[in-house]
Amino acid sequence: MTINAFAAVPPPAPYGPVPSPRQLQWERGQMEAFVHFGMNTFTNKEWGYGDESPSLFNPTDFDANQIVGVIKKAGFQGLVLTCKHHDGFCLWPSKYTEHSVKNSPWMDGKGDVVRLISDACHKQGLKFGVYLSPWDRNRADYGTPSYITYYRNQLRELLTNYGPIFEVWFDGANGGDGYYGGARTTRTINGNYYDWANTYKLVRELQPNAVMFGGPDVRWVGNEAGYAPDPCWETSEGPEVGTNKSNAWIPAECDVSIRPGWFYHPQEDNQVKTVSQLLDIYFNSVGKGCNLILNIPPDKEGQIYPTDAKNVDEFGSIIRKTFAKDIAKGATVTASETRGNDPRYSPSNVVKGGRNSYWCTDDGVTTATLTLKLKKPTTFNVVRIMEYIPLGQRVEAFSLDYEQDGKWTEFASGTSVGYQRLLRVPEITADAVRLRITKSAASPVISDIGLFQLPGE
Ligand code: FUL
Repeated sequence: MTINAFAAVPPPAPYGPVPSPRQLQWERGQMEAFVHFGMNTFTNKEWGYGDESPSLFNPTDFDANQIVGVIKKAGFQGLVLTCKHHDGFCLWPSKYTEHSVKNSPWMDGKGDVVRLISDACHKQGLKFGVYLSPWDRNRADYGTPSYITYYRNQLRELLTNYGPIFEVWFDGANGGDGYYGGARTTRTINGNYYDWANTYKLVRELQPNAVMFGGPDVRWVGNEAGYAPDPCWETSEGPEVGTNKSNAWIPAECDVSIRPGWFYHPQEDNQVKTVSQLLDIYFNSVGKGCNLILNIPPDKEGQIYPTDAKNVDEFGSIIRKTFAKDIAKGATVTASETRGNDPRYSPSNVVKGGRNSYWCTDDGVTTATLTLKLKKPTTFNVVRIMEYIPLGQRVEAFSLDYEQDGKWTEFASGTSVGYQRLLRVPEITADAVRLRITKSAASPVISDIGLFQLPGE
């Protein structure tokens, strides 16, 4: 008889709701770009009334490769295009309406912005997503049941003819005054009008890997500034909304424009967000366990304006360079305890730079310490902590200390971690760094602790 000297300890059970594979994949992409382009670009408006003539849509030098190239190079995982905004004008030749590019002078009515952008995305290795405004100020039947059929027909066109879709964006702005086929009235809609459950079903059927913003997969963070609240739990919709005790995994997405408006306006050319503002937004969105969707609107030529392109490029390159070098790699890690003393849950997993392994404790343990002894005294100003979210969001409070010349000093603390928590701290030179988990809803499961140096601005 052989006696197994080491009986493998099973992993912890998940705590609360956990992400679906499509959510996990989307969260790991961290940020996407929004592209607001359409009739408003040519009328210099934010919200078109719906009575604009298709003849006004006429980009002079539309270049999908330039738009997609800028976004890809900056490091975004994908791009979400406003295929139809509230004014109802369609950027693709939908067979269900005349209010589209097919009646514009651009490319003699033969153009298709959705085709050109989605093709360029797929060619350049960027994911493609669609925004289709539920509110339509052009349609005569908006507010009646036939409009819902129209909306779903359009969604079917977009989700069938343009390759894989990674995100479908359902905007919450709804109802109000508009052209409505010439009626020029105000239409209010009731809560059940859209019958969302069946629209969600259609998306699942046509694009099972797509996440739905404003639907079952991704929630609005609650503002359009790009700043998540603190804490920002990845769970929502339950008895305790906005806590980590609710019953659905619905991470937040922070939508913000690089300009004051969502559409391009020449008068805002000197109000493009600076690299430092973009970095602040990054740390307050991606750094709080959310995804960032940054809007970069093409101009009337049909390209990203040089200032926007330059700032987004510099922002992307700073992020890339900062996170390419993890100072914590190679550190010796010890923990207050390790689950069953099983090496599969070894503390050293947190400095592997990966998110597929983790350190964890025995069940029932809700406070713990992880200490990283650095190879040599090292300077950093950013700390990254990641939970292994396939087992849920568990940590509720933590503190960070550093050791210098044998003396420990606390330098940061926080509550939620989730997929990722980034802390920007004053420059610290340390011999060792310690994560103290002071409160956890279930035994903590940590996949990464990283230390980085963001270059001075
Ligand atoms: C809002 C819309 O009304 C804005 O025009 C923009 O599209 C923004 C992303 O969502 O609800």
